[in-house]
Amino acid sequence: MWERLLVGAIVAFVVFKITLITYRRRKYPEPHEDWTAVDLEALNFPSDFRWGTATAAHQVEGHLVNNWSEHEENKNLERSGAACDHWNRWKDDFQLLTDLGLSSYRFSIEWSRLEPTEGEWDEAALAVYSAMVDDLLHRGIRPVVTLHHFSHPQWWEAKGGFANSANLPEFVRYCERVFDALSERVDTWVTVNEPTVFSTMGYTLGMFPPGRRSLRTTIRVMRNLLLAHAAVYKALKQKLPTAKIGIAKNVTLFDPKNRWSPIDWPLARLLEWFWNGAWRGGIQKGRMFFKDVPEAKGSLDFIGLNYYTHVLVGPASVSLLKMKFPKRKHEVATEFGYPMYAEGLRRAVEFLTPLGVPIEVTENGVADANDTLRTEHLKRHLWVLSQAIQDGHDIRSYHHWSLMDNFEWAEGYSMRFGLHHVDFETQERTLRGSGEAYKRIVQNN
Ligand code: IFM
Repeated sequence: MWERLLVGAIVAFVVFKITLITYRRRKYPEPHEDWTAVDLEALNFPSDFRWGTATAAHQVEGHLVNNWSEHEENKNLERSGAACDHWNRWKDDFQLLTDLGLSSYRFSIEWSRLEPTEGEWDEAALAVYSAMVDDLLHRGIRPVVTLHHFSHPQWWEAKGGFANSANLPEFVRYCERVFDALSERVDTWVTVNEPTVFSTMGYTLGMFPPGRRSLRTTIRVMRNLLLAHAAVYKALKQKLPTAKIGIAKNVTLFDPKNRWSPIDWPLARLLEWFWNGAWRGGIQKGRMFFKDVPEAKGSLDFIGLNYYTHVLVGPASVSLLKMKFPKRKHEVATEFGYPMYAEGLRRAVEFLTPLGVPIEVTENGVADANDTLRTEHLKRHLWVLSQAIQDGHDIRSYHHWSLMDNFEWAEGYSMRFGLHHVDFETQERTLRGSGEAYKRIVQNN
């Protein structure tokens, strides 16, 4: 009986796949462009479209003492150390934004700077962030402020950080304090950066702090991050209803590696749901991982999209211990290992569209130390974005990751994502060829 059912299911699956493939006439399950036939110069962006770059405090500021510096020591990783010494050089770095002709800059505030010890606030540090905002506005650049980008104070981590819902009011209090100081001048806020990356890297793969490996805790952290976002959203909107508050969601796509495998396809759908769908559901329906989170429903004024790649899924390519990145034959592997797949940006936009809020591309970029890939990478992604806008998608901005090479978390300084090369000995910044290309695109659009 069971054998018959199994055979029936396999036959039905194969027939379904053949029908789908014949109907779509695709070589692969997911769409791919013939890039040789695409005119990458044919871009068309609205006049009020904002062009920007993005950074995050722990990756650029230098000499921070937080959950990440602790993790670097505990796991004997490369130390972030002085990073880009941006805390001392931010004025010069903002000049780089002006030189590129940009109109938006996304950066994050470091909680551990503002409250290094529980309850003790460093007003001088807050004044520096305030001066940064003034300087950006003076340059005609919109500041987009992220309140949590992977790092927070050690004292908070010691209490369990986002793994313990009792800690969330402290996070909300910190966010309110920053908001009180800056909201007259900053109108666009990102509560949390890449919640799924933070929780899976920290609590499933153990590569980010606190280096745990527990699926149960991962799910708890994901839910708590959603609750934290919702609580911050509510608190800040109460203070200033006109503020625009969103989250930066890393939309990684999961595609079946082998179209004939009855394992790859459901596995890909499962990961897609875990990584992306659970989040969208949380905001759309106020429900995440089979539990109600009513506070989260509708808690968005825009959605930040961080897009990098698609992951080809098969039993051998995904394990809980490490992720491997297979690629299609024609795809180029980036230095990080994952393929360049610009077509996925359109799919990510379409995935977020049902949320019914404008999209800001809060990150997109590539690790490419020799700058051999970045210009093509940039052009393909911007072409895809331009097409999506022309087809009616409400996309307001593009922030390239990153303004300059910086500390790439568990990868240390080995992955260089910058439009500017940074010599970490001298702190000299040099615009790369791809940076010149981005500048030209910004000028022409
Ligand atoms: O450097 C990171 C960033 O902090 C979050 N999004 C992805 C980037 C590149 O890996």
